[in-house]
Amino acid sequence: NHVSEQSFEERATTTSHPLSSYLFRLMALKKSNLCLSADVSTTNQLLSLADSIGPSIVVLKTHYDLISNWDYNPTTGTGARLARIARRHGFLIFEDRKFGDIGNTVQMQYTEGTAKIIEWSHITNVNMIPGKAAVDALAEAAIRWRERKQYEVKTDISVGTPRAESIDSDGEDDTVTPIPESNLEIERAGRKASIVSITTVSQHFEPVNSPRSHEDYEEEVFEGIEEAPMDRGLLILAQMSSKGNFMNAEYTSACVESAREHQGYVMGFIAQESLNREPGDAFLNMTPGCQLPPEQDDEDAEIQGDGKGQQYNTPAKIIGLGNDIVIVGRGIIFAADPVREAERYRRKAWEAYEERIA
Ligand code: 5IU
Repeated sequence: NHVSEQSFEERATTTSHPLSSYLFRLMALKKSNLCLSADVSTTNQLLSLADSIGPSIVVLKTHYDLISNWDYNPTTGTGARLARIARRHGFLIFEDRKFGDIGNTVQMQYTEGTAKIIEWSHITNVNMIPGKAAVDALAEAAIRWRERKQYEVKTDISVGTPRAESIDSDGEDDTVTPIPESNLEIERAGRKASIVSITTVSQHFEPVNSPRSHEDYEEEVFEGIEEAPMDRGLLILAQMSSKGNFMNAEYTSACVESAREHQGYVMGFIAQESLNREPGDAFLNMTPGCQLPPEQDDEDAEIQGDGKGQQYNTPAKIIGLGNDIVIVGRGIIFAADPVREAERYRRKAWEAYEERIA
């Protein structure tokens, strides 16, 4: 369709969603349309995976409730540390929470409780089974959160804690607070972002033990990668990869309708095919259920499911169908050399994209 033929650079300029625009630019810059599904069991496994695979991906998908020792501290905890790694390597965090309750409950689950997902995860998703109200409620919560964050940053400046330059959305500098020398991260944020994210402000980050150093890469990335905008995005779960799932065509269409109603918040879909169906649609499609045959095997070999309902397709097939980002979990995590395997997936998915737009 019309959107699948456009380059990610083009789509960065046509989308009205600031986080989608950022993500498309990141994809073009890193030549990556790969999302790692980091389904691991401990904080250390999660953070060191994020740090080692970070260079190959544009999104890291989490299930925070799989982590046995998730640390909920808002500044020194797992979410804040992950956000710091995300910023260093240039990828977005996507908590695959699949919200699925009434509006009031999902708002509380999103912003309150133990995990405070909205604080550290740029993207989350919703199971629209309860109806469109779940999406409306999450969108409302995100707007309120953003207003509060903006207020917090401004107040901090006014009480004289120098943090960053504050540039209003109208582009006019108002209070320009001097930036302390020691605070380079914030200087970087102040340069581009209209407001500074709280995770950026966290000074308590301790580097994880990474299997290799990324210093060279960091420099390279920081040349082109700016701070992610202070925005949150939602993906609507419109189609699933699992065998015999109940998401029929009518259900999927309702998901698309809801996305059109919230274009400032909904970035797109978790789906198995592109859901950009009408000329005005400019959504992002992310697709799980992706594996490659082992390197020595035939590229077109059929890939077995996992025996628990999961069904797999290759990056070439998924991207060829008009999807933008492939989501890969065990295909990478369980490989003998996950870093190398992530690069193999990145390359395959990127080649399929290049072929698609050619
Ligand atoms: N996931 C799916 N299929 C779906 C949806 C989510 O596999 O339709 I929605 C999640 C589940 C898991 C990841 O976290 O994506 C896929 O992991 P594997 O690549 O290890 O199968």
